[in-house]
Amino acid sequence: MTKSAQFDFQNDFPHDFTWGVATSSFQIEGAWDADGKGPSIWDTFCLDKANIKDGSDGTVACDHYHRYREDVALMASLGVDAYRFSMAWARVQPDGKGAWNEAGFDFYSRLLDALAEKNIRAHITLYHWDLPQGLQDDGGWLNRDTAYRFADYAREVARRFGDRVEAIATHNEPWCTANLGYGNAQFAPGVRDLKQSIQVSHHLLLSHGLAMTAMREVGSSAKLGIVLNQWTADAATDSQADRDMAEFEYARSVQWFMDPIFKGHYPELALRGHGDNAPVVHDGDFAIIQQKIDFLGCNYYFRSWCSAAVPPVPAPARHGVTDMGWEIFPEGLPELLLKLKAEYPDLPPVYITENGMANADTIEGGQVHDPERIAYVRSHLAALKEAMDAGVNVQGYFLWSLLDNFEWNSGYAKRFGIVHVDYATQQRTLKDSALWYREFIAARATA
Ligand code: IFM
Repeated sequence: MTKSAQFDFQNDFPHDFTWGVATSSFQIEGAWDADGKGPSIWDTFCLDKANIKDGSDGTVACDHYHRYREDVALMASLGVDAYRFSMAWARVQPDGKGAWNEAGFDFYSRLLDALAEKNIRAHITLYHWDLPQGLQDDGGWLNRDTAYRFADYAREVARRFGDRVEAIATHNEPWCTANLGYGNAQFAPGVRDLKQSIQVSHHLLLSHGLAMTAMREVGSSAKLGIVLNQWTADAATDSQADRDMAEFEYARSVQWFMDPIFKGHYPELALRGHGDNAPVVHDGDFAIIQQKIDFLGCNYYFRSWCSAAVPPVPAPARHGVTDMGWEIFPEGLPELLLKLKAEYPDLPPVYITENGMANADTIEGGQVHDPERIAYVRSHLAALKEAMDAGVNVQGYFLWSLLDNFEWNSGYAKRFGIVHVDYATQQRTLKDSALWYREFIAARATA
Protein backbone atom coordinates (compact mmCIF):
# COMPACT_ATOMS: atom_id res chain seq x y z
CA MET A 1 0.00 0.00 0.00
CA THR A 2 1.36 3.43 -0.87
CA LYS A 3 1.79 5.91 1.93
CA SER A 4 -0.99 8.16 0.64
CA ALA A 5 -3.39 5.20 0.31
CA GLN A 6 -2.67 4.33 3.93
CA PHE A 7 -3.94 7.67 5.16
CA ASP A 8 -6.36 8.65 2.41
CA PHE A 9 -9.35 7.20 4.14
CA GLN A 10 -8.92 9.79 6.89
CA ASN A 11 -10.68 12.17 4.52
CA ASP A 12 -13.74 9.92 4.51
CA PHE A 13 -14.39 10.96 8.11
CA PRO A 14 -16.07 14.27 8.90
CA HIS A 15 -13.60 17.07 9.34
CA ASP A 16 -14.74 17.70 12.93
CA PHE A 17 -14.59 14.04 13.96
CA THR A 18 -12.92 13.64 17.37
CA TRP A 19 -9.73 11.58 17.41
CA GLY A 20 -8.60 10.59 20.85
CA VAL A 21 -6.85 8.19 23.18
CA ALA A 22 -8.12 6.69 26.42
CA THR A 23 -6.83 5.51 29.81
CA SER A 24 -8.22 4.98 33.31
CA SER A 25 -7.10 6.09 36.74
CA PHE A 26 -6.15 2.82 38.42
CA GLN A 27 -4.43 1.52 35.31
CA ILE A 28 -1.99 4.41 34.97
CA GLU A 29 -1.90 6.80 37.94
CA GLY A 30 0.00 4.91 40.64
CA ALA A 31 0.49 7.17 43.70
CA TRP A 32 -2.02 4.94 45.37
CA ASP A 33 -1.89 6.72 48.75
CA ALA A 34 -0.48 10.11 47.77
CA ASP A 35 -1.82 13.40 49.10
CA GLY A 36 -4.69 11.97 51.06
CA LYS A 37 -6.02 9.41 48.58
CA GLY A 38 -7.98 6.60 50.19
CA PRO A 39 -7.63 2.93 49.21
CA SER A 40 -9.86 1.53 46.48
CA ILE A 41 -11.18 -2.00 46.05
CA TRP A 42 -8.47 -2.61 43.46
CA ASP A 43 -5.74 -1.66 45.96
CA THR A 44 -7.26 -4.24 48.28
CA PHE A 45 -7.80 -6.88 45.58
CA CYS A 46 -4.13 -6.66 44.51
CA LEU A 47 -2.96 -7.38 48.07
CA ASP A 48 -3.81 -11.01 47.39
CA LYS A 49 -1.09 -11.82 44.85
CA ALA A 50 -3.08 -14.79 43.58
CA ASN A 51 -5.68 -12.40 42.13
CA ILE A 52 -3.31 -10.89 39.55
CA LYS A 53 -1.55 -13.14 37.03
CA ASP A 54 1.89 -11.57 37.49
CA GLY A 55 1.35 -10.76 41.16
CA SER A 56 1.62 -7.04 40.44
CA ASP A 57 -0.47 -4.11 41.65
CA GLY A 58 -1.32 -0.50 40.86
CA THR A 59 0.81 1.21 43.48
CA VAL A 60 3.10 2.77 40.84
CA ALA A 61 1.60 1.69 37.48
CA CYS A 62 2.73 4.27 34.87
CA ASP A 63 3.36 6.85 37.60
CA HIS A 64 1.09 9.15 35.63
CA TYR A 65 0.19 11.04 38.81
CA HIS A 66 3.72 12.45 38.80
CA ARG A 67 4.31 12.35 35.03
CA TYR A 68 1.02 13.71 33.70
CA ARG A 69 2.76 16.67 32.05
CA GLU A 70 5.02 14.35 30.05
CA ASP A 71 1.99 12.26 29.10
CA VAL A 72 0.00 15.30 27.99
CA ALA A 73 3.00 16.40 25.93
CA LEU A 74 3.03 12.95 24.31
CA MET A 75 -0.64 13.30 23.42
CA ALA A 76 0.00 16.74 22.00
CA SER A 77 2.82 15.32 19.89
CA LEU A 78 0.34 12.79 18.48
CA GLY A 79 -2.07 15.58 17.59
CA VAL A 80 -5.11 14.06 19.32
CA ASP A 81 -8.21 16.20 19.74
CA ALA A 82 -9.36 14.65 23.00
CA TYR A 83 -8.27 12.56 25.95
CA ARG A 84 -10.58 10.18 27.78
CA PHE A 85 -9.53 9.40 31.35
CA SER A 86 -11.24 8.49 34.59
CA MET A 87 -11.14 10.05 38.02
CA ALA A 88 -10.20 7.96 41.01
CA TRP A 89 -13.13 8.50 43.33
CA ALA A 90 -10.99 7.70 46.39
CA ARG A 91 -8.53 10.43 45.37
CA VAL A 92 -11.17 13.14 45.65
CA GLN A 93 -13.27 11.56 48.40
CA PRO A 94 -11.03 9.11 50.28
CA ASP A 95 -13.84 7.22 51.96
CA GLY A 96 -16.43 7.51 49.19
CA LYS A 97 -18.58 9.56 51.53
CA GLY A 98 -18.02 12.56 53.72
CA ALA A 99 -15.10 14.92 53.29
CA TRP A 100 -13.66 15.90 49.92
CA ASN A 101 -9.91 15.80 49.41
CA GLU A 102 -8.81 19.11 47.91
CA ALA A 103 -5.38 17.76 46.98
CA GLY A 104 -7.08 15.09 44.86
CA PHE A 105 -9.23 17.65 43.04
CA ASP A 106 -6.09 19.76 42.54
CA PHE A 107 -4.44 16.94 40.66
CA TYR A 108 -7.31 16.69 38.19
CA SER A 109 -7.48 20.46 37.94
CA ARG A 110 -3.78 20.58 37.00
CA LEU A 111 -4.33 17.80 34.49
CA LEU A 112 -7.23 19.75 32.92
CA ASP A 113 -5.06 22.87 32.77
CA ALA A 114 -2.27 20.95 31.04
CA LEU A 115 -4.74 19.53 28.51
CA ALA A 116 -6.30 22.94 27.87
CA GLU A 117 -2.86 24.42 27.25
CA LYS A 118 -2.44 21.90 24.43
CA ASN A 119 -6.00 22.30 23.15
CA ILE A 120 -6.86 18.74 24.06
CA ARG A 121 -10.47 18.33 25.10
CA ALA A 122 -11.22 16.26 28.19
CA HIS A 123 -13.73 13.40 28.30
CA ILE A 124 -13.92 12.14 31.84
CA THR A 125 -15.36 8.99 33.30
CA LEU A 126 -16.50 9.06 36.92
CA TYR A 127 -16.22 5.37 37.63
CA HIS A 128 -13.76 3.00 36.01
CA TRP A 129 -13.96 0.28 38.68
CA ASP A 130 -11.92 1.73 41.57
CA LEU A 131 -14.60 2.03 44.25
CA PRO A 132 -13.37 3.60 47.52
CA GLN A 133 -12.74 0.74 49.95
CA GLY A 134 -14.75 2.65 52.56
CA LEU A 135 -17.89 2.07 50.50
CA GLN A 136 -17.02 -1.57 49.94
CA ASP A 137 -16.84 -1.95 53.71
CA ASP A 138 -20.47 -0.77 53.75
CA GLY A 139 -21.49 -3.40 51.18
CA GLY A 140 -20.16 -1.90 47.93
CA TRP A 141 -22.44 -1.94 44.89
CA LEU A 142 -24.62 -4.57 46.51
CA ASN A 143 -25.73 -1.86 48.92
CA ARG A 144 -28.34 0.35 47.24
CA ASP A 145 -27.03 3.30 49.22
CA THR A 146 -23.81 3.28 47.15
CA ALA A 147 -25.85 4.55 44.20
CA TYR A 148 -26.76 7.64 46.23
CA ARG A 149 -23.14 8.17 47.31
CA PHE A 150 -22.17 7.98 43.62
CA ALA A 151 -24.68 10.71 42.79
CA ASP A 152 -23.11 12.96 45.48
CA TYR A 153 -19.69 12.37 43.92
CA ALA A 154 -21.01 13.05 40.39
CA ARG A 155 -22.67 16.28 41.50
CA GLU A 156 -19.45 17.53 43.08
CA VAL A 157 -17.34 16.71 40.02
CA ALA A 158 -19.84 18.36 37.68
CA ARG A 159 -20.00 21.41 39.94
CA ARG A 160 -16.23 21.81 39.92
CA PHE A 161 -15.30 20.64 36.44
CA GLY A 162 -18.51 20.58 34.40
CA ASP A 163 -17.55 23.67 32.44
CA ARG A 164 -13.97 22.56 31.84
CA VAL A 165 -14.62 19.22 30.19
CA GLU A 166 -16.37 18.26 26.97
CA ALA A 167 -18.03 15.13 28.29
CA ILE A 168 -18.68 13.22 31.48
CA ALA A 169 -19.53 9.53 31.44
CA THR A 170 -20.99 8.09 34.61
CA HIS A 171 -19.71 4.52 34.29
CA ASN A 172 -17.23 2.58 32.26
CA GLU A 173 -18.47 -0.90 31.35
CA PRO A 174 -20.86 -1.64 34.22
CA TRP A 175 -21.15 -5.13 32.68
CA CYS A 176 -17.60 -5.79 33.93
CA THR A 177 -18.23 -4.43 37.42
CA ALA A 178 -21.24 -6.70 37.76
CA ASN A 179 -20.11 -9.83 35.93
CA LEU A 180 -16.37 -9.93 36.60
CA GLY A 181 -16.46 -8.22 39.99
CA TYR A 182 -19.44 -10.10 41.42
CA GLY A 183 -20.15 -12.93 38.95
CA ASN A 184 -16.90 -14.81 38.46
CA ALA A 185 -14.55 -13.11 40.94
CA GLN A 186 -11.96 -12.21 38.30
CA PHE A 187 -12.09 -8.52 39.23
CA ALA A 188 -12.40 -6.62 42.50
CA PRO A 189 -14.09 -7.12 44.87
CA GLY A 190 -13.74 -10.79 43.92
CA VAL A 191 -17.25 -12.12 44.57
CA ARG A 192 -18.62 -15.19 42.79
CA ASP A 193 -22.41 -15.01 43.05
CA LEU A 194 -24.75 -14.70 40.08
CA LYS A 195 -27.66 -13.30 42.06
CA GLN A 196 -25.47 -10.62 43.62
CA SER A 197 -23.98 -9.69 40.25
CA ILE A 198 -27.44 -9.09 38.79
CA GLN A 199 -28.49 -6.98 41.77
CA VAL A 200 -25.24 -5.01 41.43
CA SER A 201 -26.01 -4.33 37.75
CA HIS A 202 -29.31 -2.80 38.84
CA HIS A 203 -27.64 -0.59 41.45
CA LEU A 204 -25.09 0.55 38.86
CA LEU A 205 -27.89 1.56 36.48
CA LEU A 206 -29.70 3.28 39.32
CA SER A 207 -26.53 5.17 40.23
CA HIS A 208 -26.17 6.22 36.59
CA GLY A 209 -29.68 7.71 36.59
CA LEU A 210 -29.22 9.43 39.95
CA ALA A 211 -25.90 10.87 38.81
CA MET A 212 -27.37 12.19 35.56
CA THR A 213 -30.03 14.08 37.51
CA ALA A 214 -27.50 15.35 40.06
CA MET A 215 -25.16 16.61 37.35
CA ARG A 216 -27.98 18.30 35.44
CA GLU A 217 -29.08 20.02 38.66
CA VAL A 218 -25.77 21.84 38.92
CA GLY A 219 -26.06 23.04 35.33
CA SER A 220 -22.96 21.42 33.88
CA SER A 221 -22.30 22.32 30.24
CA ALA A 222 -20.57 19.00 29.60
CA LYS A 223 -22.26 16.34 27.50
CA LEU A 224 -23.44 13.59 29.84
CA GLY A 225 -23.62 9.89 29.08
CA ILE A 226 -22.44 6.38 29.88
CA VAL A 227 -19.85 4.01 28.43
CA LEU A 228 -20.89 0.41 27.78
CA ASN A 229 -18.87 -2.53 26.49
CA GLN A 230 -20.88 -4.01 23.68
CA TRP A 231 -20.76 -6.79 21.14
CA THR A 232 -22.85 -8.76 18.74
CA ALA A 233 -23.52 -12.36 19.72
CA ASP A 234 -23.16 -14.92 16.94
CA ALA A 235 -24.38 -18.50 17.07
CA ALA A 236 -21.56 -20.91 16.27
CA THR A 237 -23.91 -23.12 14.24
CA ASP A 238 -27.49 -23.08 13.07
CA SER A 239 -28.59 -25.35 15.89
CA GLN A 240 -31.48 -24.14 18.03
CA ALA A 241 -29.28 -24.40 21.13
CA ASP A 242 -26.61 -22.11 19.67
CA ARG A 243 -29.16 -19.62 18.37
CA ASP A 244 -30.93 -19.49 21.74
CA MET A 245 -27.61 -19.00 23.48
CA ALA A 246 -26.68 -16.10 21.20
CA GLU A 247 -30.05 -14.43 21.69
CA PHE A 248 -29.80 -14.75 25.47
CA GLU A 249 -26.22 -13.54 25.52
CA TYR A 250 -27.13 -10.36 23.61
CA ALA A 251 -30.14 -9.77 25.86
CA ARG A 252 -28.31 -10.29 29.14
CA SER A 253 -25.25 -8.26 28.14
CA VAL A 254 -26.14 -5.51 25.68
CA GLN A 255 -29.90 -5.01 26.04
CA TRP A 256 -29.66 -5.42 29.82
CA PHE A 257 -27.92 -2.06 30.05
CA MET A 258 -29.51 -0.35 27.04
CA ASP A 259 -33.19 -1.17 27.59
CA PRO A 260 -33.52 0.41 31.05
CA ILE A 261 -31.90 3.62 29.79
CA PHE A 262 -33.81 3.84 26.51
CA LYS A 263 -37.01 1.88 27.18
CA GLY A 264 -37.44 1.98 30.94
CA HIS A 265 -37.43 -1.78 31.61
CA TYR A 266 -35.23 -4.87 31.49
CA PRO A 267 -35.36 -7.09 28.40
CA GLU A 268 -38.02 -9.75 28.89
CA LEU A 269 -35.87 -12.62 27.60
CA ALA A 270 -33.04 -11.89 30.03
CA LEU A 271 -35.41 -11.35 32.95
CA ARG A 272 -37.08 -14.68 32.29
CA GLY A 273 -33.70 -16.37 31.98
CA HIS A 274 -32.53 -14.89 35.28
CA GLY A 275 -35.58 -16.32 37.06
CA ASP A 276 -35.13 -16.08 40.84
CA ASN A 277 -31.89 -14.18 40.34
CA ALA A 278 -33.74 -11.20 38.86
CA PRO A 279 -32.91 -7.98 40.72
CA VAL A 280 -35.01 -6.27 43.35
CA VAL A 281 -36.33 -3.14 41.65
CA HIS A 282 -38.07 -0.41 43.64
CA ASP A 283 -41.05 1.52 42.33
CA GLY A 284 -39.77 4.50 40.39
CA ASP A 285 -36.30 3.06 39.71
CA PHE A 286 -36.81 2.92 35.96
CA ALA A 287 -38.01 6.52 35.90
CA ILE A 288 -34.69 7.44 37.55
CA ILE A 289 -32.63 5.32 35.16
CA GLN A 290 -34.40 6.38 31.97
CA GLN A 291 -32.75 9.77 31.66
CA LYS A 292 -32.00 11.27 28.28
CA ILE A 293 -28.29 10.89 27.66
CA ASP A 294 -26.30 13.22 25.39
CA PHE A 295 -24.01 10.50 24.09
CA LEU A 296 -23.47 6.78 24.25
CA GLY A 297 -19.90 5.58 24.69
CA CYS A 298 -19.40 2.23 23.00
CA ASN A 299 -16.33 0.12 23.78
CA TYR A 300 -15.85 -2.49 21.08
CA TYR A 301 -13.20 -5.21 21.09
CA PHE A 302 -14.70 -8.49 19.80
CA ARG A 303 -17.91 -10.34 19.16
CA SER A 304 -19.38 -12.93 21.45
CA TRP A 305 -19.23 -16.40 19.91
CA CYS A 306 -21.94 -18.68 21.25
CA SER A 307 -21.60 -22.43 21.15
CA ALA A 308 -23.65 -24.73 23.35
CA ALA A 309 -21.61 -27.78 22.32
CA VAL A 310 -19.15 -29.56 24.62
CA PRO A 311 -16.38 -28.82 23.84
CA PRO A 312 -17.55 -25.55 22.25
CA VAL A 313 -17.15 -24.96 18.52
CA PRO A 314 -14.27 -22.46 18.30
CA ALA A 315 -14.69 -19.05 16.69
CA PRO A 316 -13.28 -18.98 13.15
CA ALA A 317 -10.93 -16.08 13.97
CA ARG A 318 -10.29 -15.36 10.29
CA HIS A 319 -8.40 -12.17 11.23
CA GLY A 320 -6.55 -13.84 14.09
CA VAL A 321 -6.66 -13.25 17.83
CA THR A 322 -5.03 -10.65 20.07
CA ASP A 323 -2.61 -11.31 22.91
CA MET A 324 -5.68 -11.52 25.19
CA GLY A 325 -6.92 -14.41 23.04
CA TRP A 326 -9.78 -12.20 21.80
CA GLU A 327 -11.01 -12.82 18.26
CA ILE A 328 -10.32 -9.89 15.92
CA PHE A 329 -13.64 -9.19 14.23
CA PRO A 330 -14.01 -5.68 12.78
CA GLU A 331 -17.18 -6.72 10.90
CA GLY A 332 -18.96 -6.86 14.24
CA LEU A 333 -18.64 -3.12 14.81
CA PRO A 334 -20.94 -1.90 12.02
CA GLU A 335 -23.27 -4.81 12.69
CA LEU A 336 -23.53 -3.79 16.34
CA LEU A 337 -23.98 -0.08 15.66
CA LEU A 338 -26.65 -0.65 13.03
CA LYS A 339 -28.48 -3.00 15.35
CA LEU A 340 -28.42 -0.38 18.12
CA LYS A 341 -29.68 2.28 15.72
CA ALA A 342 -32.56 0.03 14.68
CA GLU A 343 -33.46 -1.03 18.23
CA TYR A 344 -33.21 2.37 19.89
CA PRO A 345 -34.75 5.16 17.80
CA ASP A 346 -33.58 7.70 20.40
CA LEU A 347 -29.95 6.61 20.15
CA PRO A 348 -27.88 9.75 20.80
CA PRO A 349 -24.56 10.46 19.08
CA VAL A 350 -22.11 7.64 19.68
CA TYR A 351 -18.44 7.83 20.58
CA ILE A 352 -16.29 4.75 20.22
CA THR A 353 -14.78 5.26 23.65
CA GLU A 354 -12.45 2.25 23.46
CA ASN A 355 -11.03 0.05 20.74
CA GLY A 356 -7.57 -1.44 20.47
CA MET A 357 -5.56 -4.58 21.07
CA ALA A 358 -3.08 -6.20 23.39
CA ASN A 359 0.01 -7.28 21.51
CA ALA A 360 3.21 -9.02 22.62
CA ASP A 361 5.28 -5.91 21.85
CA THR A 362 9.01 -5.78 22.41
CA ILE A 363 11.32 -2.84 22.24
CA GLU A 364 14.34 -3.21 19.96
CA GLY A 365 16.86 -0.48 19.34
CA GLY A 366 14.47 2.10 20.75
CA GLN A 367 11.63 1.06 18.43
CA VAL A 368 8.51 -1.03 18.78
CA HIS A 369 7.20 -2.56 15.58
CA ASP A 370 3.53 -3.42 16.02
CA PRO A 371 2.07 -3.84 12.53
CA GLU A 372 -0.65 -6.05 14.05
CA ARG A 373 -2.01 -3.10 16.03
CA ILE A 374 -1.91 -0.79 13.01
CA ALA A 375 -3.85 -3.38 11.01
CA TYR A 376 -6.32 -3.78 13.89
CA VAL A 377 -7.03 -0.08 14.21
CA ARG A 378 -7.14 0.45 10.46
CA SER A 379 -9.63 -2.35 9.91
CA HIS A 380 -11.85 -1.16 12.75
CA LEU A 381 -11.83 2.41 11.45
CA ALA A 382 -12.81 1.18 7.99
CA ALA A 383 -15.60 -0.84 9.60
CA LEU A 384 -16.68 2.16 11.65
CA LYS A 385 -16.90 4.25 8.49
CA GLU A 386 -19.26 1.66 7.01
CA ALA A 387 -21.61 2.14 9.96
CA MET A 388 -21.42 5.91 9.59
CA ASP A 389 -22.15 5.69 5.86
CA ALA A 390 -25.17 3.59 6.73
CA GLY A 391 -26.47 6.39 8.95
CA VAL A 392 -25.10 5.85 12.46
CA ASN A 393 -24.16 9.17 14.05
CA VAL A 394 -20.65 8.55 15.40
CA GLN A 395 -18.72 11.59 16.56
CA GLY A 396 -15.39 10.28 17.75
CA TYR A 397 -12.97 7.42 18.27
CA PHE A 398 -10.73 6.87 21.31
CA LEU A 399 -7.94 4.37 20.88
CA TRP A 400 -7.35 2.14 23.90
CA SER A 401 -4.84 2.89 25.10
CA LEU A 402 -2.43 5.79 25.15
CA LEU A 403 0.00 3.85 27.35
CA ASP A 404 0.79 0.26 28.18
CA ASN A 405 -0.75 -0.08 31.61
CA PHE A 406 -2.07 -2.30 34.40
CA GLU A 407 -4.42 -4.66 32.60
CA TRP A 408 -6.43 -5.64 35.69
CA ASN A 409 -6.09 -9.31 36.62
CA SER A 410 -3.53 -9.76 33.80
CA GLY A 411 -1.20 -7.27 35.48
CA TYR A 412 1.43 -5.65 33.27
CA ALA A 413 1.89 -8.65 30.98
CA LYS A 414 -0.66 -7.46 28.42
CA ARG A 415 0.29 -4.36 26.48
CA PHE A 416 -2.54 -2.29 24.99
CA GLY A 417 -0.65 1.00 24.56
CA ILE A 418 0.36 2.79 21.40
CA VAL A 419 3.12 4.09 23.66
CA HIS A 420 5.43 1.50 25.19
CA VAL A 421 6.16 1.83 28.91
CA ASP A 422 9.32 0.39 30.42
CA TYR A 423 8.03 -0.13 33.95
CA ALA A 424 11.52 -0.27 35.46
CA THR A 425 12.50 3.18 34.20
CA GLN A 426 9.08 4.65 33.28
CA GLN A 427 10.57 5.45 29.88
CA ARG A 428 7.85 6.07 27.26
CA THR A 429 8.53 5.08 23.64
CA LEU A 430 6.16 5.71 20.74
CA LYS A 431 5.32 2.43 19.03
CA ASP A 432 4.91 2.30 15.26
CA SER A 433 1.14 2.39 15.86
CA ALA A 434 1.49 5.76 17.61
CA LEU A 435 3.48 7.10 14.66
CA TRP A 436 0.80 5.72 12.34
CA TYR A 437 -2.03 7.29 14.38
CA ARG A 438 -0.19 10.61 14.39
CA GLU A 439 0.12 10.59 10.59
CA PHE A 440 -3.45 9.41 10.23
CA ILE A 441 -4.78 12.29 12.34
CA ALA A 442 -2.48 14.78 10.62
CA ALA A 443 -3.78 13.72 7.20
CA ARG A 444 -6.99 15.55 8.11
CA ALA A 445 -5.18 18.87 8.08
CA THR A 446 -4.71 18.57 4.34
CA ALA A 447 -8.36 17.70 3.69
O1 IFM B 1 -8.13 -2.24 29.95
C1 IFM B 1 -9.48 -2.41 29.75
C2 IFM B 1 -10.24 -1.17 30.15
O2 IFM B 1 -9.99 -0.82 31.47
C3 IFM B 1 -11.73 -1.39 29.99
N1 IFM B 1 -12.05 -1.88 28.69
C4 IFM B 1 -11.29 -2.98 28.16
C5 IFM B 1 -9.80 -2.70 28.30
C6 IFM B 1 -8.99 -3.90 27.77
O3 IFM B 1 -9.27 -5.03 28.51
